[in-house]
Amino acid sequence: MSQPTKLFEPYKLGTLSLPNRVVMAPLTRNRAVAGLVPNPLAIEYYGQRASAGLLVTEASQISQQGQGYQDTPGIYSREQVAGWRKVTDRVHKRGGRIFIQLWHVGRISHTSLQPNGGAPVAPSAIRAKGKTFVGGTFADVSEPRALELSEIPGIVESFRLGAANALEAGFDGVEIHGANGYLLDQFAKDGANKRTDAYGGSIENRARLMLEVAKVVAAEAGAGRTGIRISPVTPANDISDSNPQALFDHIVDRLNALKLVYIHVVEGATGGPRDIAPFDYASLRKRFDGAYIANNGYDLELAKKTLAANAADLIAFGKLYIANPDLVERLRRGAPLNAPDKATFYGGGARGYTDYPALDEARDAAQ
Ligand code: 8OZ
Repeated sequence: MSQPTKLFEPYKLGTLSLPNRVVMAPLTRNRAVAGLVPNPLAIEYYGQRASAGLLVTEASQISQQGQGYQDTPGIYSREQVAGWRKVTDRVHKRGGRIFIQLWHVGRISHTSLQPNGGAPVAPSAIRAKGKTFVGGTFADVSEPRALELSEIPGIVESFRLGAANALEAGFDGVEIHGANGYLLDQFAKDGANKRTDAYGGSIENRARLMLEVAKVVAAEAGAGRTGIRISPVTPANDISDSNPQALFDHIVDRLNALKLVYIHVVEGATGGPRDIAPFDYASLRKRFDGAYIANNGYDLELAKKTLAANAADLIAFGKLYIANPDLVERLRRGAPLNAPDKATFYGGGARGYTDYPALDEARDAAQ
């Protein structure tokens, strides 16, 4: 018998009762159909994973300007809302709970995806060293332009609309994408933000956009249904900051005042080493009264250890969830895990998406 662990104990997240502490991390899959509507296969994909304590969808752009890769779904048109409604209905029918991740990529985009083929927008006109996936291939991200001060309220408003649309689509809540070198992280970190107005310079100024977005989204969706993902030290998408501890201590203090329901923290380099840079995550946990979702490279052992040490309330699994629709049951039983197939992560159809077997299906197929 395995040791008892809090991983399979219930947790109260705002008004939601989660049956366990396992969260499906947001995972980009690039399978949206015409109009950037979620693929009809997404209904089954998320439905198969409904035993998670909480599902968080793939990052979903809140405007055309917010898109940075081909075939990522949106949450700004009527058709997209209708497509997502089918996903949330299926997840709820299977007894699950699901948040949508609200996304604006900022400078991590390509002119071919932008309104009228224009430049992607950023805090400052500094091109990231990095690639995006467009037209079926990897391409350098385009040179961005700095947002005018007068455009910033429009960005905040598009996040608010995304939240309103999410509720209309039947989501239980929303996760603001404040991580991984996308727009809100670009504003927060001084490697990408060289502005001299109220949104640049001091930590207070650089954090302003993320906090304004958090405030309006929480007002729209309810703070008890609003979480945020942050990644203090990730180098993802060429992002950097000279003092991430002070920056994120400040941000989390303010998120706490807004009474957000969770912070979802990518610890270390996204999808890479957890120890890439020193950072005191306990300092964030101490500052925040809501839930702390820990993410990045967790397996069963590290999840158990982290919960036992009370260093997190919930654990988000990414790659393991791609390949294991019944991850909760597999972890509970200590059963073997399916290996994810990298070739089918981004784009394509059912293969590597809805065809990973659950334990019982694997057993039935072997008979
Ligand atoms: C992988 C590929 C494209 C985008 C993130 C939304 O890192 C992403 C992403 C991941 O947050």
